Amino acid sequence: MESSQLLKDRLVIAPEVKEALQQGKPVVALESTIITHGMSYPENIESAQTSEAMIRQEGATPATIAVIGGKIRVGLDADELTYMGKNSSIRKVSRRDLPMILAKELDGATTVATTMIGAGLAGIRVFATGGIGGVHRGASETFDVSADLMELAQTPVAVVCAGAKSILDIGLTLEVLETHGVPVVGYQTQAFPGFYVRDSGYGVDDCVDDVKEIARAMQLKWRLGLKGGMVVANPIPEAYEMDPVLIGKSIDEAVEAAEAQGVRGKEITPFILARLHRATAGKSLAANKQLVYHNARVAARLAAAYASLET
Ligand code: PSU
Ligand code: MN
Repeated sequence: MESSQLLKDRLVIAPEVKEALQQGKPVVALESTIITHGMSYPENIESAQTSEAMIRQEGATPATIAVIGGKIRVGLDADELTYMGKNSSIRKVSRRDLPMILAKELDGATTVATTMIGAGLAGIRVFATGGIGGVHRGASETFDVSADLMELAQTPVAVVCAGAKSILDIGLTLEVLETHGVPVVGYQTQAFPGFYVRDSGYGVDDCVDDVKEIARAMQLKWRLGLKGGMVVANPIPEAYEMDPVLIGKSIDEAVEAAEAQGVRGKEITPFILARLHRATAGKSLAANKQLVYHNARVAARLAAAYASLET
């Protein structure tokens, strides 16, 4: 089969998303691992729907990405979203998993890496999520470095996030991003956000107050032929920020429990998030939702600014 036909066959772009892209209107990609592994049912669906609604409120079109039946779906309808939300057994699919999942015609929840791949193939340049993957604590022993970082090095999508996952080594994550030439831009902040808290203790490369300036940098980067994406770091709104000491302690405990119970690799994040939600009596879940909504809104504004530069 010709490669463009094969791509057509395996990449299904929802009609609404396709139309928006053809007309040069703003589109924002959303990931599906946050639905299957980041939150539990029914909150996961409610949160996914609210993220989409936030993007629409800002005048952009949401495109949640997932693999269903061996096809990369860009833009899910209500039934597909519910299907993802109700099936916690759906596999988390990063770059290395994608070929076999497609070949076996299975379902898969897309991580930041694979959502970027889907967005890139569809021509979507802005993606909103919670936190990116990165370098895990103790990575010098385990080599556990998320494929998200290498994807940011090669796929042209700007990822709006509240920093990296809270359980990571943030300093090392920023070093790897630097090595791979990925710009880390703080949106209205000098501090690299720490997911549940506004400041991780590390800085960003540049602080930008207006999404137009970020859009300009994206355009210049790609017009120069520079590969890869950008990290747009957007801190959790102050009203929802958690107490750094309390959440820090809960995270340390959860990481230790994961180690003690021998939880490894891609199971670590779901294990720790579920534990944190319990340990904080749901506060971490509430914060998680609010930071995702805020990222969705900022991403929609950024997509609009980028669309107006490109048309
Ligand atoms: N951040 C969170 N929760 C998550 C993730 C990130 O707070 O569940 C997911 C994202 O989909 C991210 C993935 O791309 O974890 C990274 O997983 P890994 O470290 O296994 O590459
Ligand atoms: Mn990993």
